[in-house]
Amino acid sequence: LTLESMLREAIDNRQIDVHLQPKVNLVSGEVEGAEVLARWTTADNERIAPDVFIPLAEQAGLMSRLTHCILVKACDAFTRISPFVPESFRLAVNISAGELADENLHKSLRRVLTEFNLAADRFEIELTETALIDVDINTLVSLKEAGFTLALDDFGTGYSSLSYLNRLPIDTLKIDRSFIANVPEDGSSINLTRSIISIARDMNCQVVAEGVESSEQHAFLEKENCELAQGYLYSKPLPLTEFVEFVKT
Ligand code: G
Ligand code: G
Ligand code: MN
Ligand code: NA
Repeated sequence: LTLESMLREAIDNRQIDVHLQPKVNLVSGEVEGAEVLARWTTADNERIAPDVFIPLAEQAGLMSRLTHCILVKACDAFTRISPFVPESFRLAVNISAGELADENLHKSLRRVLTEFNLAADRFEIELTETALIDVDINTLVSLKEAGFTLALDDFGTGYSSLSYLNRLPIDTLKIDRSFIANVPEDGSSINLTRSIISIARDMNCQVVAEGVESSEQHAFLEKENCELAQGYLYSKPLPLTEFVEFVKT
């Protein structure tokens, strides 16, 4: 059995799981959101990393089915956690480049939300700069009009110009963890992180720091008025039941 055929079967049987990683408000300490991260454990108990199975799904033409499966799991997760999270809580889903242009994505989003009776404004869509390189702005506008918020993932690692990004209807910038990794020891990482926070302000975007692992990084980001943070310091991505425990306590 090839990995591709195993993946196909796992998608059909809804055996792709989602873990949730909390996004913490640096002022209130509240969990204001979470990122949905796909997880796959094969029948013989082998964990395959998303860095492996997401590109494989893309290559094999399975991406729209995989995303549909992840959306179903994400909506189910939202329904289960909603009693324990604040009104403003949003669940963020990663959408890759190929999919954004695919009309199936929009159908899939509508279908799943209707099925679960959930509003689009409880969801954020995380896009990488690569996904936005040749994007039709109307695609983003229609997602916004549907009620989704849009986040730019791994900000600072791509090649897009700020003037281009500024024309896109982006709500949130996520500071890539490569910048956060060397804060607060490295002067240039400090300056870059500050610059990104200031760019986010100028673009009227909320800002999320990724990959926060230490209390020193946390203190620095709080001092710089970064709004939200995500990383192992608060929690790794958690299975649903553990996430509920995390937000309850
Ligand atoms: O979850 P980390 O734990 O290992 O994720 C590795 C990479 O896989 C990240 O770049 C992440 O954005 C991507 N990834 C994880 N889950 C999903 C998903 O549901 N859809 C897409 N498109 N990418 C995902
Ligand atoms: O590319 P994207 O930002 O979507 O990927 C999120 C990835 O980052 C996931 O693989 C997730 O497991 C990982 N991650 C989350 N928090 C941390 C952290 O604090 N440190 C590191 N090194 N990785 C993290
Ligand atoms: Mn992401
Ligand atoms: Na990222």
